Amino acid sequence: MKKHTVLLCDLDAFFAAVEILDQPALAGRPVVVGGRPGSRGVVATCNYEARRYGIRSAMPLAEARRRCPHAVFLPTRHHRYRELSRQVLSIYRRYTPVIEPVSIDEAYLDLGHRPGLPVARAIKQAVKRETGLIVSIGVGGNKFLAKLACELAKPDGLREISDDQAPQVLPPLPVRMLPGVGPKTGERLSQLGVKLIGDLWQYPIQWFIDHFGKRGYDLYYLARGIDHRPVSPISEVKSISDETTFPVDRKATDVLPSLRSAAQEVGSRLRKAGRRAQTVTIKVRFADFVTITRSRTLSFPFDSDEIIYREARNLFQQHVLASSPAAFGHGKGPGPRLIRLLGVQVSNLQPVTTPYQINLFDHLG
Ligand code: TTP
Ligand code: MG
Repeated sequence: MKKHTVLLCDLDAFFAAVEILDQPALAGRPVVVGGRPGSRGVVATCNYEARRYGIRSAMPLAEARRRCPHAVFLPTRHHRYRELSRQVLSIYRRYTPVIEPVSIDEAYLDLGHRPGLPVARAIKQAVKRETGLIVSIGVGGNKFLAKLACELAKPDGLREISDDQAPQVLPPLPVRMLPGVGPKTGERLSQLGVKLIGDLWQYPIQWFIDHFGKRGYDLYYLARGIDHRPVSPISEVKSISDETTFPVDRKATDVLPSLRSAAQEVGSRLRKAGRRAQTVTIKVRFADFVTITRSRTLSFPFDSDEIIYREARNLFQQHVLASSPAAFGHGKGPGPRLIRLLGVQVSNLQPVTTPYQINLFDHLG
Protein backbone atom coordinates (compact mmCIF):
# COMPACT_ATOMS: atom_id res chain seq x y z
CA MET A 1 0.00 0.00 0.00
CA LYS A 2 1.36 3.40 -0.96
CA LYS A 3 1.95 5.66 2.00
CA HIS A 4 0.18 8.92 2.63
CA THR A 5 1.98 12.25 2.65
CA VAL A 6 1.59 14.15 5.91
CA LEU A 7 2.26 17.85 6.52
CA LEU A 8 2.68 19.46 9.93
CA CYS A 9 2.02 23.18 9.72
CA ASP A 10 3.03 25.28 12.75
CA LEU A 11 2.89 29.09 12.78
CA ASP A 12 6.06 30.85 13.91
CA ALA A 13 5.97 32.67 17.28
CA PHE A 14 2.23 32.78 16.79
CA PHE A 15 0.84 35.23 19.40
CA ALA A 16 3.87 37.51 19.02
CA ALA A 17 3.60 37.39 15.21
CA VAL A 18 -0.04 38.49 15.44
CA GLU A 19 0.87 41.40 17.71
CA ILE A 20 3.57 42.52 15.27
CA LEU A 21 1.17 42.14 12.37
CA ASP A 22 -1.25 44.51 14.09
CA GLN A 23 1.51 46.91 15.23
CA PRO A 24 4.16 46.81 12.50
CA ALA A 25 6.32 49.33 14.39
CA LEU A 26 7.25 46.46 16.74
CA ALA A 27 9.02 44.53 13.97
CA GLY A 28 12.65 43.80 14.81
CA ARG A 29 12.22 44.47 18.55
CA PRO A 30 12.02 41.70 21.16
CA VAL A 31 8.30 41.15 21.84
CA VAL A 32 6.97 39.11 24.78
CA VAL A 33 3.28 38.19 24.99
CA GLY A 34 1.69 37.17 28.29
CA GLY A 35 0.93 40.23 30.35
CA ARG A 36 2.50 43.08 32.26
CA PRO A 37 6.00 42.24 33.47
CA GLY A 38 4.97 43.24 37.00
CA SER A 39 2.20 40.63 37.10
CA ARG A 40 2.59 37.08 38.35
CA GLY A 41 1.80 35.63 34.94
CA VAL A 42 4.02 33.66 32.60
CA VAL A 43 5.21 34.18 29.05
CA ALA A 44 2.72 32.78 26.53
CA THR A 45 5.23 33.22 23.73
CA CYS A 46 7.79 35.64 22.36
CA ASN A 47 9.31 36.38 18.99
CA TYR A 48 12.69 35.04 17.89
CA GLU A 49 14.40 38.35 18.75
CA ALA A 50 13.32 37.83 22.39
CA ARG A 51 14.35 34.15 22.30
CA ARG A 52 17.93 35.30 21.75
CA TYR A 53 17.85 36.50 25.38
CA GLY A 54 16.79 33.05 26.56
CA ILE A 55 13.13 33.97 27.00
CA ARG A 56 10.77 30.99 26.55
CA SER A 57 7.08 30.05 26.85
CA ALA A 58 5.94 29.41 30.45
CA MET A 59 8.81 31.44 31.97
CA PRO A 60 7.63 33.90 34.66
CA LEU A 61 7.25 37.39 33.17
CA ALA A 62 9.48 38.80 35.90
CA GLU A 63 12.29 36.48 34.78
CA ALA A 64 11.70 37.51 31.15
CA ARG A 65 12.07 41.15 32.14
CA ARG A 66 15.32 40.41 33.99
CA ARG A 67 16.69 38.78 30.86
CA CYS A 68 15.60 41.55 28.52
CA PRO A 69 14.44 44.75 30.23
CA HIS A 70 13.94 46.59 26.95
CA ALA A 71 11.56 43.99 25.45
CA VAL A 72 8.01 45.04 24.65
CA PHE A 73 5.57 43.26 26.99
CA LEU A 74 2.01 42.81 25.74
CA PRO A 75 -1.16 41.19 27.14
CA THR A 76 -2.71 38.31 25.23
CA ARG A 77 -5.61 38.93 22.82
CA HIS A 78 -7.07 35.46 22.37
CA HIS A 79 -10.01 36.64 20.34
CA ARG A 80 -7.70 37.94 17.63
CA TYR A 81 -5.52 34.78 17.72
CA ARG A 82 -8.58 32.58 17.23
CA GLU A 83 -9.69 34.71 14.31
CA LEU A 84 -6.35 34.28 12.53
CA SER A 85 -6.19 30.60 13.48
CA ARG A 86 -9.55 30.05 11.75
CA GLN A 87 -8.41 32.02 8.71
CA VAL A 88 -5.26 29.90 8.38
CA LEU A 89 -7.27 26.66 8.75
CA SER A 90 -9.57 27.78 5.96
CA ILE A 91 -6.52 28.20 3.72
CA TYR A 92 -5.37 24.64 4.58
CA ARG A 93 -8.85 23.38 3.69
CA ARG A 94 -8.33 24.36 0.05
CA TYR A 95 -5.58 21.76 -0.19
CA THR A 96 -7.13 18.84 1.68
CA PRO A 97 -10.23 18.02 3.72
CA VAL A 98 -8.24 15.76 6.06
CA ILE A 99 -6.99 18.18 8.70
CA GLU A 100 -6.29 17.50 12.37
CA PRO A 101 -5.74 20.68 14.38
CA VAL A 102 -3.51 19.95 17.38
CA SER A 103 -3.37 23.40 18.92
CA ILE A 104 -4.33 26.96 18.10
CA ASP A 105 -1.46 27.30 15.63
CA GLU A 106 -0.63 23.75 14.58
CA ALA A 107 -2.32 21.19 12.34
CA TYR A 108 -1.59 17.94 10.55
CA LEU A 109 -2.73 17.65 6.94
CA ASP A 110 -3.08 14.36 5.07
CA LEU A 111 -2.43 14.88 1.36
CA GLY A 112 -3.21 11.32 0.25
CA HIS A 113 -0.64 10.22 -2.33
CA ARG A 114 0.32 13.67 -3.59
CA PRO A 115 3.96 14.82 -3.27
CA GLY A 116 4.27 17.10 -0.24
CA LEU A 117 6.79 19.81 -1.04
CA PRO A 118 4.91 21.59 -3.87
CA VAL A 119 1.71 21.73 -1.79
CA ALA A 120 3.66 22.87 1.29
CA ARG A 121 5.28 25.64 -0.74
CA ALA A 122 1.91 26.80 -2.04
CA ILE A 123 0.42 26.81 1.47
CA LYS A 124 3.33 28.83 2.87
CA GLN A 125 2.87 31.43 0.16
CA ALA A 126 -0.91 31.63 0.56
CA VAL A 127 -0.67 32.01 4.34
CA LYS A 128 1.94 34.76 3.98
CA ARG A 129 0.04 36.59 1.26
CA GLU A 130 -3.40 36.40 2.85
CA THR A 131 -2.63 36.74 6.57
CA GLY A 132 0.91 38.10 6.80
CA LEU A 133 1.89 35.19 9.06
CA ILE A 134 4.80 32.80 8.60
CA VAL A 135 4.06 29.08 8.78
CA SER A 136 6.78 26.47 9.08
CA ILE A 137 5.92 23.19 7.38
CA GLY A 138 7.37 19.72 7.77
CA VAL A 139 6.70 16.98 5.22
CA GLY A 140 6.95 13.25 5.86
CA GLY A 141 5.42 9.85 5.31
CA ASN A 142 3.89 10.00 8.80
CA LYS A 143 3.06 12.42 11.62
CA PHE A 144 6.35 11.98 13.48
CA LEU A 145 8.59 12.65 10.48
CA ALA A 146 6.46 15.63 9.43
CA LYS A 147 6.58 17.15 12.92
CA LEU A 148 10.30 16.52 13.25
CA ALA A 149 11.00 18.09 9.85
CA CYS A 150 9.06 21.17 10.93
CA GLU A 151 10.88 21.44 14.26
CA LEU A 152 14.27 21.11 12.62
CA ALA A 153 13.43 23.68 9.93
CA LYS A 154 11.88 26.40 12.15
CA PRO A 155 11.66 29.41 11.85
CA ASP A 156 10.27 30.04 8.36
CA GLY A 157 11.03 26.41 7.62
CA LEU A 158 10.13 24.03 4.85
CA ARG A 159 11.65 20.58 4.96
CA GLU A 160 10.88 17.01 4.04
CA ILE A 161 12.21 13.94 5.83
CA SER A 162 11.59 10.98 3.56
CA ASP A 163 11.53 7.40 4.83
CA ASP A 164 14.88 6.90 3.10
CA GLN A 165 16.43 9.82 4.98
CA ALA A 166 15.11 8.81 8.40
CA PRO A 167 17.96 6.36 9.19
CA GLN A 168 20.49 9.18 8.72
CA VAL A 169 18.50 11.97 10.36
CA LEU A 170 17.21 10.22 13.49
CA PRO A 171 20.19 8.60 15.32
CA PRO A 172 22.03 11.77 16.46
CA LEU A 173 18.89 13.47 17.79
CA PRO A 174 18.03 13.49 21.51
CA VAL A 175 15.32 10.99 22.55
CA ARG A 176 13.25 13.93 23.77
CA MET A 177 12.39 14.61 20.13
CA LEU A 178 10.34 11.40 19.95
CA PRO A 179 6.59 11.94 20.36
CA GLY A 180 5.45 10.99 23.85
CA VAL A 181 8.91 11.31 25.38
CA GLY A 182 8.60 14.15 27.88
CA PRO A 183 10.74 14.98 30.90
CA LYS A 184 9.68 11.83 32.79
CA THR A 185 10.28 9.23 30.08
CA GLY A 186 13.38 11.19 29.07
CA GLU A 187 14.72 10.82 32.61
CA ARG A 188 13.98 7.08 32.71
CA LEU A 189 15.68 6.56 29.38
CA SER A 190 18.65 8.54 30.58
CA GLN A 191 18.90 6.28 33.66
CA LEU A 192 18.96 3.34 31.25
CA GLY A 193 21.90 4.98 29.46
CA VAL A 194 19.86 6.18 26.48
CA LYS A 195 20.36 9.77 25.36
CA LEU A 196 20.06 9.70 21.57
CA ILE A 197 17.48 8.10 19.31
CA GLY A 198 20.27 5.99 17.82
CA ASP A 199 21.02 4.56 21.29
CA LEU A 200 17.60 2.86 21.13
CA TRP A 201 18.47 0.91 18.01
CA GLN A 202 20.59 -1.66 19.85
CA TYR A 203 17.67 -3.02 21.89
CA PRO A 204 15.18 -5.70 20.83
CA ILE A 205 11.49 -4.99 21.12
CA GLN A 206 11.26 -7.02 24.34
CA TRP A 207 13.54 -4.50 26.09
CA PHE A 208 11.04 -1.75 25.28
CA ILE A 209 8.11 -3.79 26.57
CA ASP A 210 9.96 -4.73 29.75
CA HIS A 211 10.67 -1.11 30.57
CA PHE A 212 7.69 0.76 29.14
CA GLY A 213 4.85 -1.74 28.84
CA LYS A 214 2.53 -1.33 25.89
CA ARG A 215 3.99 2.08 25.10
CA GLY A 216 7.27 0.32 24.46
CA TYR A 217 6.00 -0.79 21.04
CA ASP A 218 5.49 2.81 19.97
CA LEU A 219 8.95 3.80 21.16
CA TYR A 220 10.59 0.92 19.32
CA TYR A 221 8.96 1.87 16.04
CA LEU A 222 9.17 5.66 16.42
CA ALA A 223 12.93 5.40 17.00
CA ARG A 224 13.07 3.85 13.52
CA GLY A 225 10.88 6.56 11.98
CA ILE A 226 7.78 4.35 11.85
CA ASP A 227 4.54 5.90 13.07
CA HIS A 228 1.11 4.45 12.35
CA ARG A 229 -0.99 7.22 13.91
CA PRO A 230 -3.46 8.42 11.30
CA VAL A 231 -4.29 12.07 10.69
CA SER A 232 -7.74 12.08 12.23
CA PRO A 233 -9.90 15.13 11.76
CA ILE A 234 -11.45 15.17 15.22
CA SER A 235 -14.01 17.89 15.72
CA GLU A 236 -13.07 19.38 19.06
CA VAL A 237 -10.78 18.63 22.00
CA LYS A 238 -12.96 17.77 25.00
CA SER A 239 -10.33 17.33 27.68
CA ILE A 240 -6.58 17.54 28.24
CA SER A 241 -4.80 15.15 30.56
CA ASP A 242 -1.39 13.97 31.70
CA GLU A 243 -0.67 10.87 33.72
CA THR A 244 2.37 9.01 34.94
CA THR A 245 2.90 5.41 35.92
CA PHE A 246 5.73 5.45 38.42
CA PRO A 247 8.69 3.12 37.79
CA VAL A 248 8.14 1.83 41.34
CA ASP A 249 5.00 2.34 43.44
CA ARG A 250 5.19 5.44 45.62
CA LYS A 251 3.86 6.48 49.00
CA ALA A 252 0.90 8.85 48.76
CA THR A 253 2.81 11.44 50.75
CA ASP A 254 5.58 11.50 48.15
CA VAL A 255 3.64 12.20 44.99
CA LEU A 256 2.71 15.89 45.29
CA PRO A 257 5.66 16.99 43.09
CA SER A 258 4.35 14.67 40.34
CA LEU A 259 0.89 16.12 40.77
CA ARG A 260 2.36 19.58 40.34
CA SER A 261 4.26 18.70 37.19
CA ALA A 262 1.16 17.03 35.72
CA ALA A 263 -0.83 20.21 36.51
CA GLN A 264 1.83 22.31 34.78
CA GLU A 265 1.88 20.07 31.71
CA VAL A 266 -1.91 20.18 31.44
CA GLY A 267 -1.94 23.97 31.99
CA SER A 268 0.62 24.55 29.29
CA ARG A 269 -1.31 22.43 26.77
CA LEU A 270 -4.58 24.11 27.76
CA ARG A 271 -3.16 27.58 27.10
CA LYS A 272 -1.60 26.40 23.88
CA ALA A 273 -4.99 25.09 22.75
CA GLY A 274 -6.37 28.59 23.39
CA ARG A 275 -8.89 27.19 25.87
CA ARG A 276 -9.95 27.55 29.47
CA ALA A 277 -11.36 24.75 31.59
CA GLN A 278 -13.89 24.62 34.39
CA THR A 279 -13.32 21.11 35.75
CA VAL A 280 -10.26 19.46 37.26
CA THR A 281 -10.10 15.68 37.68
CA ILE A 282 -7.48 13.56 39.37
CA LYS A 283 -6.94 9.90 38.64
CA VAL A 284 -5.19 7.66 41.14
CA ARG A 285 -4.36 4.00 40.63
CA PHE A 286 -3.18 2.21 43.74
CA ALA A 287 -0.66 -0.60 43.79
CA ASP A 288 -3.53 -3.15 43.83
CA PHE A 289 -4.87 -1.58 40.58
CA VAL A 290 -7.93 -0.10 42.30
CA THR A 291 -8.44 3.16 40.40
CA ILE A 292 -10.36 6.22 41.48
CA THR A 293 -11.16 9.49 39.71
CA ARG A 294 -12.38 12.57 41.57
CA SER A 295 -13.49 15.89 40.03
CA ARG A 296 -14.31 19.40 40.97
CA THR A 297 -16.03 21.99 38.79
CA LEU A 298 -15.36 25.63 39.56
CA SER A 299 -17.75 28.53 39.03
CA PHE A 300 -15.32 30.25 36.67
CA PRO A 301 -13.11 29.20 33.74
CA PHE A 302 -9.37 29.06 34.39
CA ASP A 303 -6.12 28.25 32.62
CA SER A 304 -3.41 28.88 35.20
CA ASP A 305 -1.13 26.12 36.48
CA GLU A 306 -1.64 27.37 40.02
CA ILE A 307 -5.40 26.88 39.97
CA ILE A 308 -5.15 23.46 38.33
CA TYR A 309 -2.56 22.36 40.89
CA ARG A 310 -4.46 23.82 43.84
CA GLU A 311 -7.66 21.97 42.87
CA ALA A 312 -5.83 18.72 42.09
CA ARG A 313 -4.00 18.91 45.41
CA ASN A 314 -7.23 19.59 47.33
CA LEU A 315 -8.91 16.61 45.67
CA PHE A 316 -5.91 14.45 46.44
CA GLN A 317 -5.80 15.54 50.07
CA GLN A 318 -9.52 15.05 50.52
CA HIS A 319 -9.96 11.72 48.74
CA VAL A 320 -6.61 9.99 49.11
CA LEU A 321 -4.67 11.33 52.05
CA ALA A 322 -7.54 12.17 54.41
CA SER A 323 -9.62 9.09 53.60
CA SER A 324 -6.82 6.61 54.14
CA PRO A 325 -4.64 7.45 57.14
CA ALA A 326 -2.54 4.45 56.23
CA ALA A 327 -1.36 6.45 53.26
CA PHE A 328 0.73 8.49 55.66
CA GLY A 329 2.66 5.42 56.60
CA HIS A 330 1.95 5.75 60.29
CA GLY A 331 -1.66 4.53 60.41
CA LYS A 332 -2.83 1.30 61.94
CA GLY A 333 -3.50 -0.30 58.56
CA PRO A 334 -1.33 -2.87 56.84
CA GLY A 335 1.13 -0.15 55.82
CA PRO A 336 1.23 2.79 53.47
CA ARG A 337 -1.17 2.59 50.55
CA LEU A 338 1.13 2.78 47.58
CA ILE A 339 0.33 4.61 44.37
CA ARG A 340 1.05 3.22 40.95
CA LEU A 341 -0.33 5.91 38.66
CA LEU A 342 -1.26 9.54 39.06
CA GLY A 343 -2.99 11.76 36.54
CA VAL A 344 -4.56 15.20 36.17
CA GLN A 345 -7.21 16.13 33.62
CA VAL A 346 -9.03 19.35 32.80
CA SER A 347 -12.35 19.34 30.97
CA ASN A 348 -15.42 21.48 30.34
CA LEU A 349 -13.31 23.44 27.89
CA GLN A 350 -14.28 26.74 26.36
CA PRO A 351 -12.54 29.22 24.09
CA VAL A 352 -10.78 32.14 25.70
CA THR A 353 -12.74 35.25 24.85
CA THR A 354 -11.93 37.91 27.40
CA PRO A 355 -8.28 38.94 27.25
CA TYR A 356 -7.46 40.08 30.79
CA GLN A 357 -8.83 37.33 32.95
CA ILE A 358 -5.61 35.34 33.09
CA ASN A 359 -4.04 38.01 35.31
CA LEU A 360 -7.23 38.44 37.29
CA PHE A 361 -7.36 34.76 38.21
CA ASP A 362 -3.66 34.61 38.95
CA HIS A 363 -4.42 36.43 42.18
CA LEU A 364 -6.79 33.72 43.33
CA GLY A 365 -4.01 31.12 43.37
P1 TTP B 1 3.94 27.11 19.89
O1 TTP B 1 3.66 26.72 18.47
O2 TTP B 1 4.54 26.12 20.81
O3 TTP B 1 4.92 28.38 19.91
P2 TTP B 1 5.02 29.62 18.93
O4 TTP B 1 4.07 29.51 17.79
O5 TTP B 1 4.87 30.87 19.75
O6 TTP B 1 6.52 29.56 18.46
P3 TTP B 1 7.18 28.53 17.41
O7 TTP B 1 6.09 27.65 16.90
O8 TTP B 1 7.75 29.41 16.34
O9 TTP B 1 8.22 27.81 18.20
O10 TTP B 1 2.61 27.65 20.57
C1 TTP B 1 1.61 28.38 19.84
C2 TTP B 1 1.00 29.46 20.69
O11 TTP B 1 0.41 28.89 21.88
C3 TTP B 1 2.01 30.48 21.19
O12 TTP B 1 2.18 31.54 20.26
C4 TTP B 1 1.42 30.95 22.49
C5 TTP B 1 0.59 29.77 22.99
N1 TTP B 1 1.27 29.10 24.12
C6 TTP B 1 0.94 29.47 25.42
O13 TTP B 1 0.08 30.31 25.64
N2 TTP B 1 1.58 28.85 26.46
C7 TTP B 1 2.56 27.90 26.27
O14 TTP B 1 3.12 27.36 27.26
C8 TTP B 1 2.91 27.53 24.92
C9 TTP B 1 3.97 26.49 24.65
C10 TTP B 1 2.24 28.16 23.89
MG1 MG C 1 3.95 27.80 16.61
